[in-house]
Amino acid sequence: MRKIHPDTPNTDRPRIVDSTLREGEQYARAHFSSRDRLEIARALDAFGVDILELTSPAASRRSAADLATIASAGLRARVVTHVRCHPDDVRAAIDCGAQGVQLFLGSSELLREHGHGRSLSRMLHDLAGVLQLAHDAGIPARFSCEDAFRTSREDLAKLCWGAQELGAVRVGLADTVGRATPEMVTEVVSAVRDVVDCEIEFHGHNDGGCAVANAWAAWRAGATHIDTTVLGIGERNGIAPLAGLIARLVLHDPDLCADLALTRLVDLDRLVADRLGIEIPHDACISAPEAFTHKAGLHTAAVLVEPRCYESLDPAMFGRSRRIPLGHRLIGRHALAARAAGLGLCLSPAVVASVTAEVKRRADDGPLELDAVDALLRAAAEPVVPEVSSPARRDVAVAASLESRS
Ligand code: HCA
Ligand code: CU
Repeated sequence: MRKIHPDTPNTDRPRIVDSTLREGEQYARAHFSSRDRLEIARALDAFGVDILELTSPAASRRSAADLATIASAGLRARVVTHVRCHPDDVRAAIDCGAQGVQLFLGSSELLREHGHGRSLSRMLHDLAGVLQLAHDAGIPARFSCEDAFRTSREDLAKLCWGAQELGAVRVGLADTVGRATPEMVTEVVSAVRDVVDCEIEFHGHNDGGCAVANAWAAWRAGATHIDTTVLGIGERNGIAPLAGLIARLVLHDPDLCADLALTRLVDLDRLVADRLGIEIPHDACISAPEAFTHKAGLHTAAVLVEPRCYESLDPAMFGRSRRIPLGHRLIGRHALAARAAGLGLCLSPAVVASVTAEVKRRADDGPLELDAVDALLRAAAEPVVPEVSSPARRDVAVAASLESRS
C-alpha cells in the first residue's frame, strides 16, 4: 500500500499530540461543552501543539458534531480522532472530516484475552481493513498498542512492523496503566525503533508518578510524538501534563520550544482548570500559583542577588514573575531590607534584624498581611528618605517583585 506521508517537522522537538479533548475527557470530573471544546482546541492551537486528538465520533452525537466543527475550524494543528479498529468508527471519523485517525487495540495478553479477544493475526487482519479505509479517504492513520508495557517484545515487534507494512504512518506505545519506568521506556522504544522506520508515538499514564520522565525517555530513545493533556487530566490520575513536558524540554534546550507560544501556557492551564471547576495543582510545572515563589530566608537572600541560585526556569519566559512573600516565620533579613529599599525607607542592618525578629515572632501565630509588614518597616525607619544610589536602584527593582503575584 502506498504510504501517506506525515507532516514534516519544523524543529527537532518531539511533535506534541495533545489529547485533552480525548484522554482528558476520560478524567472523572471532565465534561466539556461544545463551546468549551472549541475554545480549548483554539487555545491549544494558538500555543502551538502539532496534533489535537479528539474523542471518537462513535462516543456520542455531540462528540461527532464537535469533531466536525473543530476539524473545519481552520486550525493549524492537525485534528485527529481516537477510534477503535472498527470500520464503522473509521467511516464516522472520515464523515466528520477528521484529518487523521488514531487507531488502537490492546496488545498485552491480558487485554487480548479479557478485552477484545482477538489473536495477533486477527488483529493485523482487522487493522488492514481499517487502514485501507483511511488510506482511501486520503488521511493518515496511526496504530497504537494499548498496554504495550505488559506486552512481550516479540508481539510488540510483530504488531508494530505489521502496522507499518500495512500503511500506518505511526505506531503508538501506550503505558496504559502507568507502570513503566524511564529505563523500561528506553528499552521498549529502542527495541521498536530497531524494527520500524515510521514515526513512534508514546502515551504514558502517571499512576507511578513517572509520566513526564517516561515521555522524556521515549523521545530520547527515538519516539517522534509525545501525548500530553492540559494539567495531565485523563483516566484515573491521568497522563503527562503539557506544561510538565514543556518544562522538561525548555530545561534541556530552550531553542527546542522556540516555535511555541510559551507565554500562553499558563492561560491554557487556567482555562482548562476553570472549565473543570478545579484549581491548578500546587505541583504543576510552570503554571502552579507558587511555581516561582521563594520563601525561606536562605533562598530569598540568594535569589535577590542572583535568581538562578534557586531557579532552573526563568519565569519571564512564560510571562510570569517571581514572588517573595514576607509575612511568615521563615522570613530572612535580606528580603525585608529589599522591601524597605523598595518603599524608599532607610533602615540600618541592626534595625532590619530587629524588624525581622518581630515579623518572625508575630508570624509564629499565623502569616501577616503585607500591610502589617510594611507598617513595621515604616515604624522602624529613619524619618529622612535618602537619595537613591545605583546599588539601591537594583534593590528597588528587585523589591518590586516582592509579594506581587503574576
Ligand atoms: C485507554 C486507551 C489509551 C490509548 C492510548 C493510545 C491507553 O483509554 O485505555 O491510543 O496510544 O492509555 O492505552 O488511552
Ligand atoms: Cu490513556
